[in-house]
Amino acid sequence: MRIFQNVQDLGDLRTALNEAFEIKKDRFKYQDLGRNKTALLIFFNNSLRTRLSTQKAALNLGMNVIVLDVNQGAWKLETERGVVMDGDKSEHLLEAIPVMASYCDIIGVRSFATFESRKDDYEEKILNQFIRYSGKPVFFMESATVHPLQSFADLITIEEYKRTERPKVVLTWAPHPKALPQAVPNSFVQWMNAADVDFVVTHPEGYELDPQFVGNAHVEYDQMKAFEGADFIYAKNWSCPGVTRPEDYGKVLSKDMSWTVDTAHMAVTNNAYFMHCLPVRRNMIVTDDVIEAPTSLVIPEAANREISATVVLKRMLQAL
Ligand code: AN0
Ligand code: CP
Repeated sequence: MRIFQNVQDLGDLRTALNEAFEIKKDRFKYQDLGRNKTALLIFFNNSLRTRLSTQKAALNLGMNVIVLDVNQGAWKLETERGVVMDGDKSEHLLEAIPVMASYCDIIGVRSFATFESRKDDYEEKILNQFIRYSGKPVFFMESATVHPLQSFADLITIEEYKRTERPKVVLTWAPHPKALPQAVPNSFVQWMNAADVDFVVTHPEGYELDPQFVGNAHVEYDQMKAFEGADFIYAKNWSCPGVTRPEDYGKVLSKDMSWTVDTAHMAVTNNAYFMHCLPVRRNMIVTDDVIEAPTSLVIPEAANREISATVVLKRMLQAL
């Protein structure tokens, strides 16, 4: 594997899940694979889980790891070609990428949507420059449109906790004070569409996800109806994807607190597990009661980020 961006990059999901469970049983099984190989993790945005779990994954495989927080100590980077660089940006991405690539074997990049241009975000302008100009395998640690390491960990978690062969999984939008990217829901719908689950998406009108990710997934605008009989509730806020009205891209269209996941919502489910990628704002997205209940999976879900990252790095090392 040279790129990890979409669910298809993993190939057969059953095989990938078996690999994940093999690694979960013995996370040091492939500790010789990464000897003298270096992973460079580049962060344009904050992170707790991705930063730690991906470093841990690299260490599990015996790799060396370098972490760069671009906004803390590196030069401010220009990303547009043709710009007269007379402002505050000292270096161009077109030099920075090959330089960074020269010090490592595999590159992970976190670069969120900027919401300045839907076209630039959805064309993955930044990540595609890393793919094109680094000459190295690149994995996405949440890009403008996707967060595959998260969705892979989510799938592993659902597989571990499911009580029926084909569980009902519901992705629900929930309110948040600030505009958040669509990367987590985009990937989640893409991965759930590929998995063997009964999948429903629920959100207020105007929050329709991009068709390239949501495909033919069942969308139910009545949140309570969507929750009925659910085995897993996956909550996430996202800003307007701009599918029906491009001018609304990246806007907060609703802060409707009736969408907050509380015990009344959970009561209509099939004693569903609660999931969220974290970080989460309590009593906006989910109430204290629901996130603290024994059915809350947020901690094991985050722990599985180490497993998903170990599988991905292992596959990339094997393809070097
Ligand atoms: C980010 C997001 O919603 O995409 C990262 C989630 C993993 N969340 C925030 O910025 C709060
Ligand atoms: N879920 C997740 O990616 O968390 P971080 O933003 O803390 O990495």
